[in-house]
Amino acid sequence: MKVTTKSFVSLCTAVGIGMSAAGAAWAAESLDDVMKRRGLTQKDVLSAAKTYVPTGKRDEFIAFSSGGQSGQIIVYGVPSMRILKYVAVFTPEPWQGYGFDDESKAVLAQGRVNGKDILFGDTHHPAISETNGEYDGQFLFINDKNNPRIAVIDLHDFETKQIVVNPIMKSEHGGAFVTPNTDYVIEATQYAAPFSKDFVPLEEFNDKYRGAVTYWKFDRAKGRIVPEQSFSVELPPYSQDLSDFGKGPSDGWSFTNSFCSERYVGGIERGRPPFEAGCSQKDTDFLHIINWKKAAEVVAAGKATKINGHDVITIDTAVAEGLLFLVPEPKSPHGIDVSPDGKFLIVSGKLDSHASVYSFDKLMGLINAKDFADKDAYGIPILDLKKSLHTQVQVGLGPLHTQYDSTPCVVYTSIYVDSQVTKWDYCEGKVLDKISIHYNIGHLMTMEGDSTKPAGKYLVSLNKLAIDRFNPVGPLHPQNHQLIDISGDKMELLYDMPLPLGEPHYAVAISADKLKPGIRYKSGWNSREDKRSDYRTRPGREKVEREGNVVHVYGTTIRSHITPEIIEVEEGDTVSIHLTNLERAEDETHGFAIYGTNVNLSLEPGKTASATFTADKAGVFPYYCTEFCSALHLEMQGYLLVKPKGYKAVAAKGAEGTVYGKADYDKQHKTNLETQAVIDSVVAYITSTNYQDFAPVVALVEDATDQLNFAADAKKKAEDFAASQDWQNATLWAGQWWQYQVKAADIGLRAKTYLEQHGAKKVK
Ligand code: RUQ
Ligand code: CUA
Repeated sequence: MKVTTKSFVSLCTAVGIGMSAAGAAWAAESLDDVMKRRGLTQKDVLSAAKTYVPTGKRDEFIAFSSGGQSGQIIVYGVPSMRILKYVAVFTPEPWQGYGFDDESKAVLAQGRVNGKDILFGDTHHPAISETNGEYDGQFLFINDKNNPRIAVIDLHDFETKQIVVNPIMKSEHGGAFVTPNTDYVIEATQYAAPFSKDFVPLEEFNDKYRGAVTYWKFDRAKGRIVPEQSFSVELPPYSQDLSDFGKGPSDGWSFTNSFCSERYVGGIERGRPPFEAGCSQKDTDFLHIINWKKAAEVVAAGKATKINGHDVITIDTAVAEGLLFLVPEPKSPHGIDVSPDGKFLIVSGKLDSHASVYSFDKLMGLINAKDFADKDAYGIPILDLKKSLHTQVQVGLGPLHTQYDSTPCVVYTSIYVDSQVTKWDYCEGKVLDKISIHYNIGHLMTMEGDSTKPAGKYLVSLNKLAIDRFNPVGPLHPQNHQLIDISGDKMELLYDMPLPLGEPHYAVAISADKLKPGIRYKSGWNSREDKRSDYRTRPGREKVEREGNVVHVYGTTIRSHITPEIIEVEEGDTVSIHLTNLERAEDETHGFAIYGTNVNLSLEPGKTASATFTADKAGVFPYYCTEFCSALHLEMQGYLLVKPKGYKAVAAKGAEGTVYGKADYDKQHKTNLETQAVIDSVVAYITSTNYQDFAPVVALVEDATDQLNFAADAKKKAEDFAASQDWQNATLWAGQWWQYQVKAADIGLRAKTYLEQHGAKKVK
């Protein structure tokens, strides 16, 4: 059926639906014209075509990039490189209410270090949870280098759920990486320090300063790390760096490299050459090879030592149990990346031009035969480098990290000093291709590159410098992620994306169809604890309760009002406002902010969030919804009245701003009946189709039904007041009835448009 009535048009206008004409100017310029006008080459246009994602279409992969010092995670699509979200992790983030509502403050509080709030993180390496070595899209982990911490993000809602603080480290780097079934998340020290919190002079560096790797136990069913079941292996103060877990044949082992096995302690002010000189003297450092499965058994057997309440396997125990070994790696190494089949490990030397390919088979052969070349100063067996290597390949100056292609044996290594990516074959030991990047690449990422089944197709180069690539924005430059097409024999640079949010160290990308985030919470949900909130409120049950000088407000939000709209407290009260968003509709988030209080909530559909603060000053504090949620969003407002102590009310009743009579009521009533006719026609259209085959429409219909139920309530109130000739209340409730109708109509029209655009069929 066609809806063409006059009232429909006025309704559309009322709900803000524009009758826009499709872009008629599309064909006015030819592709050639545009290329000439903008100075684009054929290659530019081809690159654009490879990355362009038309309006309404989605990306093939989703990348999770570290947000560096921002303490957040950046989510973007590949190949479009469109940024989708910043996930707040270690840093307060107002839009998401993170660090502003009580629930997320509790998450940030888990990350306190020595009792101090730490409100940023130096995020480095994100890791996606794996099942049988393949990305499963359920969880994301990321580490903080500055304050050794790991955060757990649930990809069901892209929210940070937990932060754990490393109990023995004071600096870290080699995290977060997961075992093939995400039983453990690894974290390795960077700068050595004493395990205790005490002062220990630097002169005791060799004896008292230590590195370690921590294996954080992850409980997938709970979606949380279990600190009591986690443990560490003590390591020498070698400045451990990156880590990776074995997989397939090497499952059960982990690998962590190091860059200062010289154990050099700088001190320019003491007349000593700086760290950089002392840490790069030797030709080799050490790769630590750890049998973590055996280590877990050793802990279970009670052979660990409790340090700061945490199980630590000492170096002596690790050596005695035969679970810790070293193999040299040239020179000031950086990346360590295990091959998808788990048979090889690739390490690059920052100050070398080679990438070294270790054979896991050879390493095991030497370990099983106890064929050790030497021991280090702590008694740890050292394997012979030559006997461990599969091959070494000259890949360029300053190689760092390696990522695996979908084609077996093919890898990509970032070359920092030469600013290149080298594509090479580690089985045959030969270079296949090189591409220049701009400038000074750090990490690089292939699609699903850390899994047992890399997807190939694209590579992103995470560059340390942007220099002149973008319009200048002052001395602090954005970072530059460069997208490279790796689907052919030759790598091709497609796109430069500026990232203005800290220095992203590493990123991981997952096939978009593996992510299945929800669109709403179960009603009254505490999203940070994944349970129904103790403070949830159902519609009509809103209330204010006072316990001593604590005032609990149990309220709700729904288009377009906050209940309560007036909150009255006394100066000095502690106010705890708990709001439940009653919406079930997709993307109907409400915000809640109060003047002068730092209260700022994000209430996604179904969520309950709380804000607790002291009303320490008497006064008038307007509050409102911060998300433009509907046509009447601006009216989504209220007043917090903080009354002076002992305040006596002056007037029982305020004068009405506008007084309404019978004529006003009749006019509104008539409009409402006409509106209802339009709604009925939209409903008739929807129910005449197979709308139940379209999940988004089913959700919209539910939402519209909600609104119509509210409308029926308001209608009854209006008509009751009219019956008793209270025209003021009758008119106002009739207005509210219409507000609900408008919302229902808005939703109904959205559903109708969806059905028309998605080829719904007539069924009756
Ligand atoms: S790092 S640029 Cu902090 Cu992962 Cu290598
Ligand atoms: Cu809710 Cu604006």
